[in-house]
Amino acid sequence: KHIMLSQRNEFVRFALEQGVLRFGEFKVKSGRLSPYFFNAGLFNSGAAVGRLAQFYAQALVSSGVPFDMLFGPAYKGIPLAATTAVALAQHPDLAGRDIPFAFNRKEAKAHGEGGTLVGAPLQGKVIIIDDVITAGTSVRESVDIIRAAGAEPAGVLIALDRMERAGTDQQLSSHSAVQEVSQKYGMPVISIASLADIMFYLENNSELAAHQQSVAAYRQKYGV
Ligand code: OMP
Repeated sequence: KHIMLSQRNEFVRFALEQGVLRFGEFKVKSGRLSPYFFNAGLFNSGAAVGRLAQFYAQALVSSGVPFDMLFGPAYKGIPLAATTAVALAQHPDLAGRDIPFAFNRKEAKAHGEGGTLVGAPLQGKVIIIDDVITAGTSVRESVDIIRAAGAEPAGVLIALDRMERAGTDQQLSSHSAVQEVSQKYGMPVISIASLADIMFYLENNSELAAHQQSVAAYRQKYGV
């Protein structure tokens, strides 16, 4: 429990250091004005993605969710799957298990090896790895690809759970997009950290106190 808490806290610190997590005013995909934004594309150096992959690997191992391989949906999931597979291969709890990974192309190739899948054949329990779930559209596509190959979507592994209610301001859902994904497909969504962890970090770091109110207000309005 303590290890998990410190891992979550460490990840928030790391995302802030890398400029991936920022406070301010951001219009997000849903149209909401968010007091924070998480831009995973800014984990853009070898050291940064290496560390990020260790966080993903640890979150997956700590979750206890059984898995056989990783699937990274194009484009953002591709480096995530590759680097997290490296981190898993080095994870002490996996005792040298070598975890296969695969990803898709956005456009099918008509020549060469053909097809839209690259990497290890999709089989067994497959973990979908992504950065943030907002609407859950990319999860649906991944689930379809995995099932079409005769494999089993076994969970989604994301960096940040924004813990936000799905739907529009006029018709807010009582569930978050993450909860809806997990209910709809009957599989767990594992996150390295969540909005609750960001709040906890803000409450314990006085230099960021200015952002506490706006994040709390946003959570009050849209949070689950
Ligand atoms: P999906 O639509 O579920 O694939 O969500 C991914 C999108 O969420 C990305 O394209 C971003 O534009 C967006 N996003 C973030 O990456 N970080 C955030 O903190 C918030 C959003 C968002 O727009 O909700």
